[in-house]
Amino acid sequence: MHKHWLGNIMKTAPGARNMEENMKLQEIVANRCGKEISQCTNEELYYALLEMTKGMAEEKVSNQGKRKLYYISAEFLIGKLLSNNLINLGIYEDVKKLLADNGKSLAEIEEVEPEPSLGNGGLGRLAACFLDSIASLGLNGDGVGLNYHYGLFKQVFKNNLQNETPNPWIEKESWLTKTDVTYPIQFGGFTLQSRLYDIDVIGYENRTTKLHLFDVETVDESLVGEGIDFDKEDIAKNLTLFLYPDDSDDKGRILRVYQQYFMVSNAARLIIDETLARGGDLHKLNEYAVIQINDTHPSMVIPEMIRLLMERGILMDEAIDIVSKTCAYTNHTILAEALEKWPIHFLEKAVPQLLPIIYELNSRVTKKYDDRSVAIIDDEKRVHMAHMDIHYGYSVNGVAYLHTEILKNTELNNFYRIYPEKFNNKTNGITFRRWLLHCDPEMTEFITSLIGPGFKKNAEELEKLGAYVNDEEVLKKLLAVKGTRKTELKNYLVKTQGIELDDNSIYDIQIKRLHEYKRQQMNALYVIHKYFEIKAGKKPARPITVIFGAKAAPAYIIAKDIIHLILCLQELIANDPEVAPYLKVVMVENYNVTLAEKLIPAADIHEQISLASKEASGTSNMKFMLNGAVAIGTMDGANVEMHQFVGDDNIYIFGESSEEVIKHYEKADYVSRSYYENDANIKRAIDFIVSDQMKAVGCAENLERLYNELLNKDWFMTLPDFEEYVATKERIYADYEDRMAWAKKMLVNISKAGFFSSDRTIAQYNEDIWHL
Ligand code: B1N
Repeated sequence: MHKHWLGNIMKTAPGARNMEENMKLQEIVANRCGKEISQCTNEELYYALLEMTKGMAEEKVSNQGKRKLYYISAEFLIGKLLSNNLINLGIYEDVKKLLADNGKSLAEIEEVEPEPSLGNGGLGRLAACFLDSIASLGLNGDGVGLNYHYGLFKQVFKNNLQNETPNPWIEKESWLTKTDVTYPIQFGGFTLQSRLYDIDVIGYENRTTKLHLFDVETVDESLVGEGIDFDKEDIAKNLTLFLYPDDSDDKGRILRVYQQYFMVSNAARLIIDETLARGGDLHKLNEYAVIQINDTHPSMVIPEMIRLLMERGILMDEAIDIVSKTCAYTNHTILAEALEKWPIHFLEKAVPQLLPIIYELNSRVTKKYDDRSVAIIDDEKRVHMAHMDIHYGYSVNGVAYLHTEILKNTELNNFYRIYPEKFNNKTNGITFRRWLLHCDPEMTEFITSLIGPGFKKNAEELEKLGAYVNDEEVLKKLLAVKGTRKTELKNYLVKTQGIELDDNSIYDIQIKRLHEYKRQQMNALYVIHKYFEIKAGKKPARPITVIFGAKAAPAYIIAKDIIHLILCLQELIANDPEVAPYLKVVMVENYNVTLAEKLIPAADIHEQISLASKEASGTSNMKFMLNGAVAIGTMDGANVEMHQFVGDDNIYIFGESSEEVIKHYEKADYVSRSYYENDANIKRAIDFIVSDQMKAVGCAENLERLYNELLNKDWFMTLPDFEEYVATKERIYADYEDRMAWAKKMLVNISKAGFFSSDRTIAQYNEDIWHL
């Protein structure tokens, strides 16, 4: 099905330019700092490398073609760019050596770079992986989003609680390039002038594409008060301050509408201008442009593009037809609260010019379909953004096999019956450049020594590793490389967070946004269970380190209570001399892409334990798999496909199936309290949350709220899966002790990871949806 997707990768001689580039760096350093590399600070060298890399990116040819993709997304979680750009330019090793010859460490220089935090989690990181693959495959496509000054908040722990502070990432010199592109964007009652900033996205040994980030010049960073609190009234001054400001109140929610419209109005104007500049005809816009709507955040691009085409003299019928052939929608979640429905009066206030168009789009739907569930405007006068996308786009895709099946058969079944041909699946992927080549060069080198470098461009060549599954030397080396990464993580966390790890322990890692459906609370309940077992004398064969990394949305109270629970357990267990030698809980502060790059290669076990049916895909599961960690997980999201590839022996599956879970919701038959009352282990673990010991390190109010939530609600059904989770954890820890058998599992996981390359995902988007 996807054998030919490498056809597009251009052949370039790797690393040929080295000497030339080294001279370039020396020259830039001399010009900027007036001294030799060996005399410079890491800061000076970082900015010199930034200048060099930006210059090299500008010299590259950008991808061309008649039809161009615009991937519009409210989030692009690109991570630090220096090392990745050096890798993709093919000069990483040479630069590293030149610096080392001058007594400098590229790793230390990298630490100077601030991480742009323009995303929350998987959805934003996916968009960043996609840009890397689009550039690497030589496709004609750009990303379009917003230039948030602070992005997502920085997480700080205080008294075992999450606090939020601003996370400034834009410096005088950065990857952003200011352009001349600027548009007047009209809102109800006022107009804001935009400004486009670009970031070059360098493909692997190939051409470049661009990430277009729009901003307003009037944004005023001094608006921010305590923490991340700011005045939400003055849109001109706050529009691009933060990514998704707190949407717990109406002021935060309407600001989101302003942000979204600003993003898509700019995008639509850019698309029209670029199409006309290429000699295109707006009547045939769909031959020149395709717009991928990344979740519903950019959905207003549909009425806005219709409006702009009409302003240019195209009649409404035709404008609607053109836009419907240009837009495609990706759904990333079935969680009801994440499916955007904007009250009509928000839109009336913020973007009144869109209302006549939205009314018209809705009335065409209601005339044609006698089914209120597919209307765009519901009886409570709310605009369902996803409904607009499905009626007025030509493609609807989910992000993993199971997710797409649930969309077709359950969540969006009424739409699927109208438009079966629009629905398709595109299982997510990750860029192997960042998630293997960059984050574990030693493993990359080792794999290359076994199967050659072909897998770097054709990920499915990793399958060749299968030939070594009984080769003891290879398996030992795999374990040794993992051991080195574990020690490096230990050193990094001591240095940066003052956290002490035991690198002889099992690293069992769960990193992702904090959400009840992802069930970090179940992992925490296991920790409590293990704590009691150790107290009772049942000591594990080897110490276990349970590592968490997660930010909670500032207004998501229970999620913050779960963080509190984990931090309290961390403190309590560390101070218990009976348990501490065998069990350690660690929650890293401010989990982000940079930390993920250190945690993932060091993981033995990864937790993918969402309530079946709720995690659309997951992408950290793929990153861990590629780095030789073994999953414990439910049959959810892309875990289902991972299981299919590696088989029962190489992934630890447990828990209720998505069908069972969906039935529970339909019948509303789940009562958490009965599990609590009928299972002694569950009762013991839940009661411990509100024990005196916990209250001694934590805050009674938070602990009691969480206790009550689990006992009386537990909306994401932690308790029914708990006993099987515990049993599966015991099995995975026991199996870990057979080191050779474990190394085999690692090898099988790596060898089967090829499918999860975002090069494969993007090739499929192009083949089925974009046709670039
Ligand atoms: O998108 C990822 C998936 O791998 C994850 O399973 C999925 O949870 C994630 C509202 C979202 N879905 N929806 C969001 C993000 C921000 C927001 O304001 C929803 N994120 C996902 C990539 O497909």
